Amino acid sequence: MSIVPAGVPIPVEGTDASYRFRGHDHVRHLLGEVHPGDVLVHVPGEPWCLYAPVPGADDAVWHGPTPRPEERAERAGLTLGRPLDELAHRVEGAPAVAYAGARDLLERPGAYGLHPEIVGNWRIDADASAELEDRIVGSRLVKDDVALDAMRRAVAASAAGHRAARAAARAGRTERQIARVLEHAFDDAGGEGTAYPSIVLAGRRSQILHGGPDDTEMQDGDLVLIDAGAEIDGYDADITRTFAVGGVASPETRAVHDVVRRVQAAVVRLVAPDVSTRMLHEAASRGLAEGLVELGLLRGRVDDLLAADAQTVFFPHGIGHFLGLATHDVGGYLRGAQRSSRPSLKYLRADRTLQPGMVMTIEPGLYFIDALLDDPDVRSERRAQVDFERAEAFRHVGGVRIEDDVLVTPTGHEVLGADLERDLGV
Ligand SMILES: [Mn+2]
Repeated sequence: MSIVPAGVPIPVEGTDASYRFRGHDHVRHLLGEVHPGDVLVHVPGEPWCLYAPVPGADDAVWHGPTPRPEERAERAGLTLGRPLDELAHRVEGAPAVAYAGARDLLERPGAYGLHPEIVGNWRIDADASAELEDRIVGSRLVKDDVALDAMRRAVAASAAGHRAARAAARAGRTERQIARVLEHAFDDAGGEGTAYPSIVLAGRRSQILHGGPDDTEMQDGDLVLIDAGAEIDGYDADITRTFAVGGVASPETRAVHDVVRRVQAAVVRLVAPDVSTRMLHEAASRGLAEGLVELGLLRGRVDDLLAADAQTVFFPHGIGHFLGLATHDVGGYLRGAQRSSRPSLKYLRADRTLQPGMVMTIEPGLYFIDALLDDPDVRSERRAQVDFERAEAFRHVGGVRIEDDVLVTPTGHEVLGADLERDLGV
């Protein structure tokens, strides 16, 4: 028997509220939608069955009408839909269970109306669970037409947001104001909220890889880095652009933006079936290292610098990740594969061979990060490779990242939303 729960809402301690519910993406993938308490069950020889909570009379008063499990199953193309309170009877005494999805059913079976003893008596089959997990991950990783259609719409809505934000960015505006413009435009273009918390950073704050917007005001000549995407039908877009405020930028800002833009375009061109994501990362590292040597920030032979991971002082993350129902989507590493602890590879979120139908982000960047440039250990370890004195002239740049969502096609690749401008705007 296979069991894939969606999860139940997590209560906020000390209040009567719950954290915003996000159902497990496996269930959303299999069902096309996800509600709290959904459990998908499969018994060999029978179709998948959806067990879902049946809304009571009071639920309709507070939350509006909710369809019954039978209607939802039909909508999803399943023949079976049953009330959640019948689940106990179905799974009691199951001989062996292949388990995937939300783990909370094992930890808090009561939340699903199950007596702990029922779950306690299950024998979870590790091999069958791994096989089930791999099968679901495999089908999430290679996008079908429905998934691709949603992702194209998410990218289009995101592009509209990026354009609106760029048009609205000017001296005196705050990061938060621009984030508001961006997200409003997502929804105007059909978006259903953001795929992840929008990153909108101005001036030197653009060095913060996953920073959130605050009340920092933009100045002419500042870079604005926007890493943000809309979500549609659960599918995410993830796009980054970096541009200058007021149509002016320092020579250092122009030079850094130029290198990143060139490298991003070059790596996108390499995306094709049977290409390894590690090779893409290494191509980006090489291109950025060459650029850093040209800028006088790294010293020495590029091969030696790469062997020593010197470029990670300015490029401390991976080239990209798979994209789908999750922003950092599943399947980046094959089962049992170990993540490298090497500085240049430890934040690489996908390390495998590309196949048609996969969608991957390509997002090189260069940053002047105080936490690295001021770190005494980094300074002593890298003193032969990095010209820290020269780096002072670049601190005002902050950081530049350019990111696109790239579909692997049978013959190469397609950049989703290719017409969203990547230039600095000066
Ligand atoms: Mn990304």
